[in-house]
Parts: sequence; C-alpha cells; structure tokens
Amino acid sequence: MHIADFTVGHLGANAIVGGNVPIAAGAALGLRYLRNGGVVCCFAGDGAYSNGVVLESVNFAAQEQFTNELASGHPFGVPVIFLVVNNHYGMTHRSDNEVTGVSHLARRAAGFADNNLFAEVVNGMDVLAARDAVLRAAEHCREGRGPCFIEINCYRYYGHSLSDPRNEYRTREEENAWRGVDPVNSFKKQMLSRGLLDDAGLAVLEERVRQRNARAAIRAATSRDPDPQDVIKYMYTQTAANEVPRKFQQVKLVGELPVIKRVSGELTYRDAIKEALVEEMKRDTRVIFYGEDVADYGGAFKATKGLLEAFGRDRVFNTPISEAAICGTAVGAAMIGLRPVVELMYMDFALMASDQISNQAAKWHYMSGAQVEVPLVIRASVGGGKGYGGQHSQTLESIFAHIPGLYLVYPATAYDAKGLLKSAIRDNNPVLYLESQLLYGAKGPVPEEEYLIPFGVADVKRQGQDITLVAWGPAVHDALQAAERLQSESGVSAEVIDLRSLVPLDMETVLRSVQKTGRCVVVSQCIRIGSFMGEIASTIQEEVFDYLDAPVLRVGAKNGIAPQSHILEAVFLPKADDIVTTARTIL
Ligand SMILES: Cc1ncc(C[n+]2csc(CCOP(=O)(O)OP(=O)(O)O)c2C)c(N)n1
Repeated sequence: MHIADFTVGHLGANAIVGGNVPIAAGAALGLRYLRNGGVVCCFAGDGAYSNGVVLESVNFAAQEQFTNELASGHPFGVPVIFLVVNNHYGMTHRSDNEVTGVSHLARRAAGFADNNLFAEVVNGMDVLAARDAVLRAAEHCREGRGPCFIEINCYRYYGHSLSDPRNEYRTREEENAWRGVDPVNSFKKQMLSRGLLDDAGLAVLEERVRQRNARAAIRAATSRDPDPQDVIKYMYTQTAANEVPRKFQQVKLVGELPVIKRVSGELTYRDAIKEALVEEMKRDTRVIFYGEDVADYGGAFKATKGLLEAFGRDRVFNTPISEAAICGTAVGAAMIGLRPVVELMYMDFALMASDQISNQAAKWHYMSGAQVEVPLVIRASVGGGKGYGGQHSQTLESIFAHIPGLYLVYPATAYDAKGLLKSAIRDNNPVLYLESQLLYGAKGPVPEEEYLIPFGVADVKRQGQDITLVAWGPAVHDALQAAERLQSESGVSAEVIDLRSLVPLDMETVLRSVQKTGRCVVVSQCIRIGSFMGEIASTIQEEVFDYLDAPVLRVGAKNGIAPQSHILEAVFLPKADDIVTTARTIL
C-alpha cells in the first residue's frame, strides 16, 4: 500500500486486493495503441485470484477480437503478464485445500482462451527461474501473443501484518521448511558455487545493499512533513488536453462519418452526444471508445451508431459484460496516456464497477501526489421514467457526488450535452457523465461551430424574481414546466437554475439567485433521503440564511425503490405538479 513511482513505470500498489488487475489490463490495452514495445507485469496474490474483477480482467485481456480478423487494423494481443504471487495464504486463509478448488491457480488460465493462454508455474524461491519465466512471458507479449499467466510459487515468512502471530493457522515447522529454500540465500549459494562471486565480493555487495536501504530510510525519516494546508491539494488536476500533440492528430478514418441530421439548427440530445464523440475522436487518436454493445449495434440507446464504421474497431469496440473491467481498464489506459471514453448501459451498473470508479479512477491523482492524471469519461445512462424498475432506473448521482476525486456532470439539453461531453473528454480528471434516457430524443439548438461548456458553471435556464428552482438532469424540464404554471396560474416569477455539473458545483449562482428571491426549492429525480438535494439546501441555509423568507424545500422521488409499473412510477418520480404544490407552500 501507498507505493507508486510512475517515473519508473510503477502504476501504484493497491490497497484493494485485486483492484490493480483491471488497471494493469487497461495499461496493457493502452500499450497496444502506443506500440512502444512495453509490457505490463501485474503482481497480485493468490487471494486476489478469487476476486471477480481479477477474473473479469483476465477475460477482458484475452478477447479474441484483439488478435483475430476483427483486429484487421492491428492484430496484437494485450501485452500483460498476470503474475500470481502464490504464497499460499491470503491474510490467514489457505489458498490450497481451503478457499479454492485448485491447487495451482495457473490452471485457471486455461479457461480464458482456446489456446489456454501461455501459463507457467514457477519455483518462486529460485531467483533465476523466476527471472527466466518473466523474460519468456515478456517476449511472448512483445510478439503480440499476450496475455500470459505466471504462477510464482513462494512463501511469506511473516504475518500478514505486525499484529498477526501466525500460530493460529500454521506451524513453525512449515515456515522453517520454506526458510530452508530461501531465495536470497539460495541465490548467494548458486553464485558462490558457480564462481560468479567470492566471499569478499559478496560482502561488498551486501554492504552496498545495506547502505542503499539505510539511505532510503534516512531520506524517508528526514523528508519534510506535509503542509496541513495541502490536505486536499491534489484532489483534482487543473489541466486539460487543450492542445493535441502532433503525433496524436493523425486520425485515420476507415469509413464515412455518421450522418448527424440537423433540422433548423437543432439536434437531438442523442445526436449531440454522438457529435461530441465524433469531433473529439477526429481531433485526438488517444480518444478510444468502448462498452457493452456499443460498436456494430451503436449502444443500447443508439447514441454511438456509426462510430465503428468511421473509426474502426481499433478505436471503437464491444466489451464483455463486465462493468468493473470496462471502468478499470479505462483507468489503466488513461494512466499511460490514452483518453478512453467508456459506456455503462445503465447507471445502476456503475455499482458493479464502484471500486474502479470510486477507489481507483477518483483516487490515483491524489494518492500518487499528482504523479499521474486519469483522463477518462464514464458515460452512463439513467433509465428513470421508463418503467424499468428497481435495478434499471436509479438516479444515483448523489452516491458518486460523495466520492472526492470524480467530476460529475448531468446535462439536460442537447446544447449542454455536446459542450459538456467535449469538455469531459479534454479534461484530465475522471468524469462521470450522466445521460437521461428520457431526454435522448429531445431536440434543441446546437450550433455547428465548435464550443465547450466549462464545468462548474450553472446555467440560469429561466430568469425570475420570486422563487428559485434548482435542478439538474431531466428534472430541469419539470422545473421549467412548473415555472410556466406558477407564472400563468399565480403570477409568480420563478428562476430556474440548471446546475449542469454537480462536481464541480457552482453554488455562487444558486446563492446569488436565492439572495434575490428569498425562496428556494431543490428538485431532482433522486430519492430524497441522503441525496445531493440536501447538500444544496443545507449550503443555502449556511451561507444566505438571512436572505431566506422560508425554509428551503426539496422535491425528489419517493423514498423508495423504483417501481416497474407505469402507474406506480408516475407517482414515484417527481413531476411539475409536485414542484408547483411544494413551491406554493412557501410563496
Ligand atoms: C477487496 C479487499 N478485500 C479484503 C482486503 C483485506 N486484505 C488485505 S490483504 C488480504 C489478503 C490478500 O491475499 P493475497 O492476494 O494472497 O496477497 P498476499 O497478501 O498474500 O500477497 C486481505 C483479505 C482488502 N484489502 N481488499
């Protein structure tokens, strides 16, 4: 834990067991594009190989489409060595004869590809055997025949942590037997017996090692303490890909660009998303796009139809159904210089990938002390309002707004959808970009000229004097309808603010408006309890209490599980009516 040196290609040790494996597969996916002969060596323990995301990552790396006729542009296997450090224990559990059904984890490799994957079991107590195995696997990867699997058979002499006395789960005899084949001692003996080193040479070498370790310890102990003022300094990077290096500007189209129909200057929200993707993929070869069923089929909601035909399968491809591998590989690819955009069919499935989104994508810029940036976009559609029920219609942005390190945007119009997606693709922070399925067909003006919409700038969608309605996503349209009705039925002038991005958040525009109107209702399709609406309401009360003429109220979905029946869903989700009724209680 807490070790990372990106200057030497070390992509960070992970405190989440197995959390590094999709990142490794993604970094190797990136190397397929960068074509610099690099190979990723991914260390994970025997315990990690029971974790779903690890197996999903091996499956992701082993996809045939990277080497068969589908890869006509560039057939080349993902160059990653999955190196299983089999020390036979997780924390305390035994991987052999207890928590797995195999005595050699390398057997698992056979299940992932018709060629069984290149796999070896190696005596990890023999330095040269381990070295040779890794060289063989690296060579295999460099020839484009990856991925590979190496199980290193070894041992951990000490406990998992300092508080682990080991006696509950193994014997001293067992430990001593392994110490008898200690790799460092065995290597010394090998060198001495072959005449590659004499006793004096060995003593010099050992002294050099001791001194190097002492220097490192002294450097650590005497390093400057962090400045308390810097506590959140590296949470976000301020950089963006404003310029594209020349070598990444050489975009090869393999076919016609998709036809995007503008009628009287208007596009649908769906086409605005597509146009943003097309423009950014034409601008920068580092932008690649993948997800479930996004290629030939164009995505479950057809937002990406035609991208495959234009950019080829090298840059647009389908993935296995593994949200964790989709997001995790994007983290790895982003770390080594690509700018992946990935799609999650429904936002509910982001929970399948929550480690990769929340603990990995969001954290690495900060945890690495700003050594690395993670420029990726996760597009996810929100199914609320279509009768898809409890597992396909959740509005979950509040969960992810609670994760520091992520940006979170949720456009409500075609204009915002395009401008925000282009900004998201150029930004060097990880961005969760939400799309409402209800809005895909909604039309709105979208200029042909290039434009970007900056994050953290709310949009006043309607000016008003008497009450402020703060909303985001599809609820913006309910708020606008409510504002019309308040005006026509009661002569009340409501201001409607669309936050557009929740992180970063433009509270200033909201506060300014509330200072003017003295009243506020916060609206979204989130269920009320624990939602981001509470954050807005409490910030208003903290910051501009003296200006308020009434409590800040919230209109969200009912505090329940999204029902499947249309009748129930109509009651469950907030509507313009609910906003009008709520607003009237404070007018
Ligand atoms: C996802 C997750 N679950 C549990 C833990 C707690 N934990 C830390 S290390 C460890 C055992 C890991 O075993 P293995 O993968 O074999 O690696 P080893 O420590 O033996 O090198 C566990 C359970 C964790 N850090 N992350």
